[in-house]
Amino acid sequence: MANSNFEAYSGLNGIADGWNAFASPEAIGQYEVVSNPVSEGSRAQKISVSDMPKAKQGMNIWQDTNVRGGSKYEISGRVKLENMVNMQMSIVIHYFDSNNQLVGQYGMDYKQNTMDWVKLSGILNVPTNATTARIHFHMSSTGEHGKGTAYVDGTALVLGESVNELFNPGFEKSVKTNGVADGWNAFVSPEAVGQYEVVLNPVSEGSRAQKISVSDMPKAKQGMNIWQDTNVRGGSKYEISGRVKLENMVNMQMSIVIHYFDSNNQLVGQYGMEYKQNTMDWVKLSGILNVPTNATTARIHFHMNSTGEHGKGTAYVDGTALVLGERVNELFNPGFEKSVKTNGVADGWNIFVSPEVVGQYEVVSNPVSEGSRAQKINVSDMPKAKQGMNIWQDTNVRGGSKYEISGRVKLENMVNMQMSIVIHYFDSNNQLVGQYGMEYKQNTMDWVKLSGILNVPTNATTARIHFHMNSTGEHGKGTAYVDDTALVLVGI
Ligand SMILES: [Ca+2]
Ligand SMILES: [Ca+2]
Ligand SMILES: [Ca+2]
Repeated sequence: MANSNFEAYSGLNGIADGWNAFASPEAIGQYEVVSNPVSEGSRAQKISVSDMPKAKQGMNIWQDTNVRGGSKYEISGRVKLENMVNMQMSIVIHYFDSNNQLVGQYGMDYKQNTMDWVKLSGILNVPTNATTARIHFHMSSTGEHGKGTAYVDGTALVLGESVNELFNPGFEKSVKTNGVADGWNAFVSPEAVGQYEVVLNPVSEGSRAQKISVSDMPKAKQGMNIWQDTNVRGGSKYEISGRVKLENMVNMQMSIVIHYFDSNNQLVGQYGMEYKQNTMDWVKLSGILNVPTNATTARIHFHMNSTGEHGKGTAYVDGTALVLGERVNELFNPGFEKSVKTNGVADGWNIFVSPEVVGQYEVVSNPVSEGSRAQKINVSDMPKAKQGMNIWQDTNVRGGSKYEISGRVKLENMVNMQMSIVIHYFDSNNQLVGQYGMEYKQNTMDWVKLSGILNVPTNATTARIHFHMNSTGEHGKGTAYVDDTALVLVGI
C-alpha cells in the first residue's frame, strides 16, 4: 500500500499522501495528520467524528491497491480509539474486477475504546475475478449522534496467509488402484521391494493417510517415495511440513526432499531434511524453504531411503502442507528496529516504571540479536522488593485461541532482580479477565529465548504484553536487552 505508515504528508486537507477520504453528507468531523499519538515513525492519521446524526453514516480514509484474485492476504493496521459513542471502527474492503465492477466486499468491526494502540487484522479471501481492493479504515455510526476519534498508523496488506499449496495434502482423496493417493506420484528404485497403500488406520487427520512400506532395499542409498510438483514464487520463503509415523526402521530414514526447477524445467537447487528413528506416535517434520530466485516449480518428496544394506521400514504420512511466508507476528516493531522517539523506547512500545525506581531505557545497536537494534532496560536501583520497570504493548487476540509468546533476552548484573514476560488479558469492556507470567532470574551468558504458550481466556479481546524487570529483594538492579519478540497464533 502507498504511504502505509502515514509518514508522507504534503497537503493541507489533513489527509496523508496516497490516501483518499469519504464522509457521509450529514456527518461532521475532521481529518488531521498528527505527530502525537503515533504508533510508528513520526506521523499518524487522525479521524475525528463530532456528530453523525443518524445510524449507518460514515467517515473514512481509503486507498486502492492491486491484488491477486484467488489469493489470501492479511490486512492489518494499528488503531487507537477514543470517546467512542454509538460508533465503530471497521476495516472494509471492496473488491473490483478489471472492468471496475464491484465483485465482493468484506468488513471487520471494532467497537470499543482502546486503552492504547491495538492491531486490527483480518484474513482476506480475494474473489478469483478481483484485480483491485479498495481498503477503508472506516468510522460508522451504530445509532443516533455517533461520535468518536480514531488514530490509524502502521497499516499493511501482506500476501499469503496459510494457503496450503499442496494438492490433496491430507491424502483424503484416493480413487487410484496403485495405493497412492490422488495428486501424488510414486518413485521406487529398481531393486527396492515395497508397497503403497492409502490406509484408514493410523491417521493423523481426516480419515485417510498414505502408507509407504519398504520390505527390502538391498543396497544403501536406494529410495521409495511419494512426490508432487507445485508452483512456487522464486525468492520467497515457504514452510514445508508433514506428520509422519515411522515403524520398524532398519538402515532406513525418512526425509522431506525438495527439488527446485526453473521455467525451462532445469534443476536449480535442492534441499532435504532427515528423520531416522522410529516414532512413538505421529511427529511433525518441518523446515523453512528459501526458494532460489529463478525457481518456478518445487518437487516435494516424502522419501524413504536406505542408509545401509537391506534397509526396511514403514512410514505413514498425513497432514502435509506447503505454506508461503513465515508465521504472522502479531506484535508491532517486534525487533525494535524502528525508533524515532527520544525517550529511549522503540516505536510502538510503552513503558511503566514503579515510583522510587531509578533506571533508563535505550535503543541500542550493540548487543543485538537480530537486525541492527535492540531495546535496553537498565535498572540502577529498585529500593524495595516487587517494584518494576518494563516495556509493553497491546494487541488484539482471539479469545479461546492459543498463541506462542517469545522474545530473546540478554541479562547482565542481575542482583535481586528477575526478567518476566507478563500477559494481562482484557475483555471488550477493558476489564482485566486473566493474567499469565513466566520468569527468568539468572544472568545469561548470551542471548536466550524466553517463550511460553498462551491459552487466551474465551472472553479476552486484548492482550497486554510486558517484558518486565522486577525486584525480588531490596536494592534490586540489573540490565536487560530485549530483541526479536513474537506473538504467533498457533491454535484455535
Ligand atoms: Ca506513522
Ligand atoms: Ca488424512
Ligand atoms: Ca532487533
